[in-house]
Amino acid sequence: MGMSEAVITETTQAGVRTLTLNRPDRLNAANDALLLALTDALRRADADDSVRVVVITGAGRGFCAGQDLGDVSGRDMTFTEHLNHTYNPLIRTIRSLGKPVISAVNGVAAGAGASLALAGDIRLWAQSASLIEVFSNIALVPDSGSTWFLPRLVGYHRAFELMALAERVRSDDALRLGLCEQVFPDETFAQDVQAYAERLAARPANALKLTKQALVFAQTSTLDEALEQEAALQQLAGDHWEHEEGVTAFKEKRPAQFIRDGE
Ligand code: LHQ
Repeated sequence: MGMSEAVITETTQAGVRTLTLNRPDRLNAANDALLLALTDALRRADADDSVRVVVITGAGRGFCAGQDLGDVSGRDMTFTEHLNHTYNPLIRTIRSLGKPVISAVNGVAAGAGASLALAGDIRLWAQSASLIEVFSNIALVPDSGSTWFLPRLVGYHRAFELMALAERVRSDDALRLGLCEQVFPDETFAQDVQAYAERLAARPANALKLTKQALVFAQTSTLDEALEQEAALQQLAGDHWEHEEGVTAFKEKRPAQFIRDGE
């Protein structure tokens, strides 16, 4: 791959920033450069007021085949250091990003790529996409958040089975198991993802940011803590112009306009 071909490409259309993993001949297997570039791109998207939704997808026929097993750049680090340097900051950045992140799974998602597919706030899959907790094939432990995300979706036992046998989950089963929200035809996948993302981009951005914050918090909190957190965040939502616009639009029997110039 030449210097001119970025490992992550970025486009922005109608408030939707699309970040494309771009190592298609390796099914977008991740090296350090790709992971650091993706994390950096996510942080810049978070800071950019013109971006309301972020999409992560893959170039070519794969989404992400996990760690590039041919790449040596991680080998001067221990496994622990490698994860703490690259994968873990990426997953934390997705989780704490103040905007919805869509994992647009266009093809196979394996290993840490499966974790990336699960980590998005919304998971949209192409019909031919699949997910494999492939780690045990190379006698490793699921990482990059898979041990946290998968059992919360499918339960401990199904998660253990998928991890121990490295079974491929296809899109119909993924939808049934709750690993994705929507499945779109391969032929129209990119357009369908963009249309979905634009629908999300028209929603009240501040309210969605706070909703994500509340849900992420509640994943590891007690009910009492969640109730307190809701009460605190509701104040921030209620004090925002979006709330006034929503209520006014309701009374005036017109659609709310949550996109304003300069916000
Ligand atoms: C690849 C890869 C790949 C390099 C396909 N690397 N080239 C974190 C931190 C530290 C250390 C280790 O791990 C981790 C986390 C992890 O992610 S561990 C898991 C690493 N990933 C894997 O073990 C997956 C390996 N790949 C596969 O099992 C298959 O390629 C899958 C099931 C993803 C896709 O199978 P196919 O659709 O049959 O495609 P393919 O195998 O023919 O792959 C196409 C090309 O991509 C091929 O190259 P070639 O030159 O023969 O066309 C593969 O070698 C290459 N490729 N994954 N991870």
